[in-house]
Formats: sequence, C-alpha cells, structure tokens
Amino acid sequence: MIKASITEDQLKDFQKNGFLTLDKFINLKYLDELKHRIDLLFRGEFETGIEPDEWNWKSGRDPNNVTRQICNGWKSDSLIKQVVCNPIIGQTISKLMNWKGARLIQDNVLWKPPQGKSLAFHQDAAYVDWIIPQTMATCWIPLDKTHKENGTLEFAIESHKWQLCPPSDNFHAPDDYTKELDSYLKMNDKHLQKYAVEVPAGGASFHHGMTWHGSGVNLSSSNRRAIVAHCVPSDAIFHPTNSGGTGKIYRKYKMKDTDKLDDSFFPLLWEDNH
Ligand SMILES: O=C(O)CCC(=O)C(=O)O
Repeated sequence: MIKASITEDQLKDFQKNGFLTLDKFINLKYLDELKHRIDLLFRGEFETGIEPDEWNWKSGRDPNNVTRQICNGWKSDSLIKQVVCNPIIGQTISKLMNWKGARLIQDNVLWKPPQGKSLAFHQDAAYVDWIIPQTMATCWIPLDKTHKENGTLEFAIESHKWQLCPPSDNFHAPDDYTKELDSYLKMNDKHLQKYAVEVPAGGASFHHGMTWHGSGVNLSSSNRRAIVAHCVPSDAIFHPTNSGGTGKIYRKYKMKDTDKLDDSFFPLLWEDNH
C-alpha cells in the first residue's frame, strides 16, 4: 500500500529544513476508497462500531466552511488504520528522527472543503507535554493534489531549530492563521521563510515536531483531504503528572501501575530490533 525509501540527501534536507516532501507515497489505487471512508466517518458511520476519539464536524449538523477533523479515525475504520499504522511510516519517521522505533500517538483525518477555513500555525510537540520525551514527528498524506490555492500545508523553513512555544488556543478557523507565529518571530527577531507543500494526490510530507506549520483557506472549488499520522518514539512513556495539550483527552488511556503507552491505544508502527 505504501512505498518509500529515504536517501541520505533527503535525510540531510529534513535535518536542515525540518520537513521533507515526497511526490509518491501511497498506492493511488486506494485513494478513491479512502475518500469514501472519510465521507462515511463524517456521516457518523463507523465500520468497526467504535467512535473516533475526537470528531469536530458532522454532515448536516455543522457549517460547511470549516476544516473538518477527526482524531483517531484508525479506531473506526480498517482502511484508515492500514494507512496510519503502516510500518513504512514508522520506519521512515525513525530514520528521519534517528529513533529506534515509532509509535502512533494520534491520527488526524482532515477535510478542507471549498472555502474551508484555515488552521493556525503551531508546533506539534507543544501538544504532548504529557509524554516523555516531549517530541513528535508527523507524516501528512494528501488525498488530493495540493497547491497554494487549496489551502495546502505550509512550513516555516528551519523553524525546528527554534524554541518550543505553548500550544495555540485558537487552532481551528482563526481569523489570522499566522498570528502566533508572527508574534514569536517579532519577539525573537526571527525571519520567516515559508514553504507550501505542492505534491500530487498520494504524495506525502514529513515534519519534525518542532517545525511551525499551518494552512490557509481553501480558495479553490475542490476538496482538500489529508490523512495524518503523528508519531512519538517507540519507547516514549506517560509523563507522571503533566496533562496539557492533547493530554486532556489522551491521558485517560494510562494504565494502572505503569507509564507505558499501551499498543491498544498507541500502536507500535515499527522498531529496529537489531
Ligand atoms: O492539513 C492541515 O492543514 C494541517 C495538518 C497539520 O497540522 C499536521 O499534519 O500536523
């Protein structure tokens, strides 16, 4: 279903820029079925009978001009699970981040319809203060061709070398999606170079958990959908006390008498056993 092998030059690009894009990642024969599965999820039709952990938009209930998001669609749909739990994602992220292995901490199913609003610039690692070590890496897989006009993902080049800022309070549909990034730049005398991910449907991008990223309004007349795997190191554990960011929701999966992230809730994607 997924093929990728990262060259040494691509690894260097990732280390320098804080992200990497690939034109080909997922076998194109799965794209139509994945779009159908996304449609079913947002209708509240869950193949496995299990609700996703977060679900901010429902067909017929919510306004059309927002970006629709489901978190942990893998629990609800077996095809989404085949994508976000794919060992190739774990292996690629481990190589890029120099980890021994990678575990899924959370997935996102994102659907930005025409006129769909922006998502604020943020750093993913800011949302996992409930994990030790507080780090993350993300694989973003667009199911539609992406370009500036359809509100594609944008990165601040080399921003993974900047400090970690607190999570954004206004992630969904902010009036100004670069507001928090702009105030960070101003306060720290940093210069912004933005990169817009323009890849074919079924391509991918990978970003470091410290890399600032966000996306603008979809000004095109077509949908822009993406499936996202957010990963942590395979041996990451629960922080003993912190529960900020997404910990407000996901800390409930901590088991008694252990700090381990259990595979049932945070699937291990890949680990180097040599
Ligand atoms: O697809 C988007 O617009 C945002 C995705 C994102 O924030 C992420 O993949 O971490």
